[in-house]
Amino acid sequence: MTYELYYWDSIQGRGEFVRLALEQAGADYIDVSRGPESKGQGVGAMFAVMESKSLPDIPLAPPFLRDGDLIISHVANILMYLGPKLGLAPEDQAERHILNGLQLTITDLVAEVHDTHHPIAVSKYYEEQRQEAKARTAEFLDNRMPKFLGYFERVLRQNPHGPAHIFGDRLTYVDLSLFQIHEGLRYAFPRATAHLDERYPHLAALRGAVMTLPNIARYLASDRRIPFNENGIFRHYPELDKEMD
Ligand SMILES: N[C@@H](CCC(=O)N[C@@H](CS)C(=O)NCC(=O)O)C(=O)O
Repeated sequence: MTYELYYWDSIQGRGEFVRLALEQAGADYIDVSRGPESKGQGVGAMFAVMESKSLPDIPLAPPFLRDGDLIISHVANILMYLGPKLGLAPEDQAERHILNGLQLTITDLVAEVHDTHHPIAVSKYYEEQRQEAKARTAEFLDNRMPKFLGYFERVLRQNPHGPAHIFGDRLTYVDLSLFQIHEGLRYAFPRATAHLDERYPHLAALRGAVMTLPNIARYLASDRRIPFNENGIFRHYPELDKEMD
């Protein structure tokens, strides 16, 4: 069965965390919003699910995944569903919850990254909340980013199996998500992240390892990997970025 991933068609956004897992596993999937309307795809197909008056279990927002009749929403929930099927999660049920806890921490971080450019209202343009965005970003860069990255660095360091993976001794979907976090923060805040690799060496090593996985490397070089842009979660507004001590 082909997995159907539903997400906005022109950004990496939150959909990218799911996409990386599907790509690493070589899964059979389609990115529905990016497909042709002539085949019943496109952004309209995504809205048709969200605005359906008859389908059960409709999602409020993308990303969501369709696997046959099943509709699964929220990045962490989608990855918890897909992880075992794609060989990117542990066998043990309890351990899957530990992994989910790590992914939910990434969900929290992603929300805070989003709020750096939209601190007041999702429905308003960045340009309408620029002043607040500046204050919010300064707080994020000074306190929140180090707290989250320091946490993940410690989890890597304290992994009893060694720091190559965030959990256990095998690649999981959380490793892939941490790669994406690293890439996104470096894109959005090149000055503030200039010393990221020295400060968080295990995270940096993980990023390097993930980007050279053959399937990931092939994906990153493909046109399926949309470049970061100023409509996504990780946006580069030079006026928000700053040097860090
Ligand atoms: N908690 C959800 C967040 C979903 C979300 O905020 N999706 C965004 C795109 S990245 C959206 O389209 N939101 C529309 C809305 O909230 O009205 C997740 O982790 O997947």
